[in-house]
Parts: sequence; C-alpha cells; structure tokens
Amino acid sequence: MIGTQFARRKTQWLFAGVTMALVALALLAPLPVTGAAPQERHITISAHTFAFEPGTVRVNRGDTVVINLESADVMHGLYLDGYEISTRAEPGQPGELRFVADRDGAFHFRCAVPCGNLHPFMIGKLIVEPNLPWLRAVAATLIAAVGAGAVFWK
Ligand SMILES: [Cu+2]
Repeated sequence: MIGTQFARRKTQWLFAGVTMALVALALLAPLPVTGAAPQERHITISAHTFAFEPGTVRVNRGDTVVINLESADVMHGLYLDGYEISTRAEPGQPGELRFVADRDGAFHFRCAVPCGNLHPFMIGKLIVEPNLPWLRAVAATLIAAVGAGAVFWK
C-alpha cells in the first residue's frame, strides 16, 4: 500500500520534471529560423508593364516595412490588400510606402494606376511571417497545461 503510493508520487515528480524540461526547451531552444526581433526593412520594388520585381516579398510580423517603388517605364501604383494603403511612381519619381506589418498572412499588392491592357494582372505578394516569440509562448503554455493535467489528474 505505502509502496504503491510512493511509486505514484515518484511518477508525479517524473511528470513534473519532464514538463519543466519541455517548457524550458520551448522557451530557450535555438530554432533554425531567423530572429523575429522587429526591424526596419527597406525593400525596393521595381514596377514595369506588367510585373513587379521582386514579385514576392517576405517580412516578419512586427517589422516596419519601407517599400520604395520605382517605375521603369510608365506610371504605376502599388495598392496593398489587407493594409489598404497605396503609393505610385513614375520614372525618376519613386514612391514610398511605410507601415508596420502588424497582421500575418499573405497579402496581394496590385498596380493602382491603369497602365495598359494587362494591368489587371500586375500583381505581387507580401508574406508576413508570424511572430516567433509569440508562437513559443503559446507552445510553452500548451505544454505546461498538458503537463499540469498529467500531474494533477491522478
Ligand atoms: Cu498598372
């Protein structure tokens, strides 16, 4: 009787120890992803009929994004879906767009100035990667909750 109680307590301590180790790992482990500390990102996008170069731009959530729009031929615009902001540029007169990427996901940006027959297909994509520290905090919380459940359920 006393022997089984002792064995059960030992199992509980083992669970607690493993849980603490997992939480520590989730919080401290170096993950193979670039740092998520918010930074200012300067991105030059060149517009010409009928494409943006680069066509896909990646930033991290929380970054301050400064887009410098240059035009190689006629007047073009850049309207960013989801953030509802825009700028325009013509040769020699670049446009600037500055915003904080506070929503993650994939957002299309499109030309905002009718520039020719394929203008409706002049589309690029902004990918805002989720905030890593936040994901780590969520993972640590979930692991702690599961661990606590395992310890106190008995
Ligand atoms: Cu256009």
